[in-house]
Amino acid sequence: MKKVLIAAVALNLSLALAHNCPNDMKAIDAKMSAAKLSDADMAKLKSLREEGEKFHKAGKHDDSMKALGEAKKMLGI
Ligand SMILES: [Cu+2]
Repeated sequence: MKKVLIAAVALNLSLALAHNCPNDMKAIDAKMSAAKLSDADMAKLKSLREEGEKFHKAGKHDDSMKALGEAKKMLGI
C-alpha cells in the first residue's frame, strides 16, 4: 500500500512540474505577429496570452495552461 501511495505522490509531483506555460507563451509570441486574425480575435488572443502569464506568475499553472491552450488553438498550434 505504501508503495502505491508513494507512486501516486510522485505522479502528482511530476504532473505539477510538467506544466509548460513558459514554452507555450514563447510559442504563442513567435506565432502571434504572423497570425492573420481579425482585430477582435487578436484582442482576445492577447488577453488570453496575458491571462496565461498572470496565472503562471500566481502559481496557477492549470489555469494558465488552459488560457494558453485556448490561445494556441486560435493560432492553430
Ligand atoms: Cu506555469
